[in-house]
Amino acid sequence: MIIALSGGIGGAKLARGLYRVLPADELTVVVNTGDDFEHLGLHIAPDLDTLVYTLAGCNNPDTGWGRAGETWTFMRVLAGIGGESWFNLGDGDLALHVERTRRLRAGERLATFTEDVRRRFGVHARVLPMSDDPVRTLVATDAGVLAFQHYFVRERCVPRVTGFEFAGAGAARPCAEVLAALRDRSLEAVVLCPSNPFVSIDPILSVPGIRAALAGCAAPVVAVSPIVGGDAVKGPTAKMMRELGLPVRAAAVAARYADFIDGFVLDERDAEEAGGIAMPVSISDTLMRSDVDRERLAGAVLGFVRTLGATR
Ligand code: FO1
Repeated sequence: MIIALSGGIGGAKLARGLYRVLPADELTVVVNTGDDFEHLGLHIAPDLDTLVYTLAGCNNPDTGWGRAGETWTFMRVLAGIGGESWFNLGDGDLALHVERTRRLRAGERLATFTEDVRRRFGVHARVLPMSDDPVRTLVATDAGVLAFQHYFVRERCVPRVTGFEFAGAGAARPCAEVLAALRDRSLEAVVLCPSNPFVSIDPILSVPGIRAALAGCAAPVVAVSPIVGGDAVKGPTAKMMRELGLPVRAAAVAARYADFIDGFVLDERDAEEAGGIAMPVSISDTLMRSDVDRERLAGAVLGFVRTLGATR
């Protein structure tokens, strides 16, 4: 069994590569839910949905989020009657939010609902939220403290970032299946996908018990760099690093995880950084434009993990 930790679009690409090269039922993806929010009365879980759509092969290939071939009648009508229209919910996607909201209100766990949905989408990897409890990423900026989707979508990541908070993390319990998977004797490795360290991986690590479980798990833990050629492939990672006064370098990301990872996958464009990373490093082409690229990187990551030894 391989466990992948992932945020949305970038992480889902490597999760899909792992999904395609591993035997059925050998992958568990632990997903950030710090991006979740209540919008138009609905529980939206962007990263969970991105993972399910991407593994099922029905994600929108242009945006990375939402569904392929989506229609937008709901948004058009909503905008026409003066409703809140900055966050785009496609007609098919909307059905998932409506059903999730109904079932969570009826008392179902987010994990149980997500497992049911991924099975109905024909996905044979487990997709687990980091927690069933609400943890909400807040972005401290020069325009004030913003809820994550307000910063990311409504303000297009323009405000200057000064820090992050994960509201609710102190009281949140890790999803029981996540802790069980990290303790399972069949666990071969944990892979941190090339997701944003601040708003995708850190929220997962903020859930009490998860970081310690990663540090204490018997299998090797490796991270794949979200920095390629001294920049982020997509999204605000590099902008955030600059605004926080960090060098936009893969080595700075490796250092953030140094207390619990055993190896780091560096992009070939940043090969000269290897000497500055105090752990085993593997160098690969980490850009994933196609399924062939995703499978190639997944294969390289699994090969690297095997060189680190079966147990720590
Ligand atoms: N991202 C956008 O940039 N604009 C949107 O309107 C938008 C809508 C949306 C709807 C459903 C969903 O699951 C994701 C959506 N996203 C949108 C992506 C999402 O905001 C971010 O990619 C993640 O939260 C970051 O991982």
